[in-house]
Amino acid sequence: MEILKRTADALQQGEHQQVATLVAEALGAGIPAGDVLQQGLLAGMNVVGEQFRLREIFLPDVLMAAKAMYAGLDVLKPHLASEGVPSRGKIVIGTVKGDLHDIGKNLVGIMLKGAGFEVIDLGHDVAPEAFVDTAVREEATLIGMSALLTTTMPSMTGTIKALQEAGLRDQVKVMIGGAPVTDGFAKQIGADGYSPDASSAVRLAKSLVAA
Ligand code: B12
Repeated sequence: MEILKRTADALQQGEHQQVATLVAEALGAGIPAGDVLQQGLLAGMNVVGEQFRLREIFLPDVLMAAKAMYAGLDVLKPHLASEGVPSRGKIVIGTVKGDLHDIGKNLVGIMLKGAGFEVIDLGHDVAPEAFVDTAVREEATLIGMSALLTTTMPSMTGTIKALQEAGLRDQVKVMIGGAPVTDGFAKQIGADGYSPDASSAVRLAKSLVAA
């Protein structure tokens, strides 16, 4: 759809106001929020990621694109999260220590809220102890960790160890995600589940609280 392509292009250019306007227009035209997210915002961010990898663009460009992504998400958020769903349980989420990437984690949080989870978002650069302490204090049954850097993935292992040391490993389920994370890595570190995107993260969270 033309307007979604324009949204993706505007995001790549870091035109945050333009992105917000186009997202509002697309929603006004009756395009489902999920399509605006996938074919507009995420499609644009995928191109940005690829261009950054190939060194065709640089960090300031990625920051501008991230700002545009957030401008779009702000408009989209109320349409992704449905209100008044009964609580399915509490989840503590965050991006692991040393890692500042929070767009994917925030998307997962929005979708979980929409599905009726109470989400306690610790933000980014979250130490293992902070995940565990918050889970204890809030009596959460799930922890969700995000990592976008191969160098920060080991911090996920740290959280699982800290849970074990606190004697809580049986009471709190752990799910992980982020671009470099795989199912194999999740199994290797003893997490309860991995999922590659925000909608499957919701299915995973539901299955973990039901188990
Ligand atoms: C935007 C971005 C940035 C922005 C982040 C802004 C922000 N507020 O988040 C900025 C400019 C700050 C940045 C900085 C850096 N970045 Co950067 N960045 C990206 C980029 C282009 C996009 C990431 C993104 O937002 N994607 C969109 C979201 C929606 O996708 P996602 O995060 O994968 O999340 C989805 C799934 O993974 C999953 N998911 C995510 N979290 C969770 C959690 C759970 C529990 C579950 C179940 C699922 C799940 O669901 C999400 C939604 O569908 C990626 C490229 C890429 N291919 O990922 C590089 C990338 C991640 N960055 C990279 C690098 C190297 C850096 C820097 C080190 C660069 C530098 N030289 O300084 C710094 C590191 C800063 C730090 N300490 O964290 C590399 C990492 C390489 C590696 N393998 O380690 C990448 C892969 C780029 C590349 N190809 O080289 N970056």
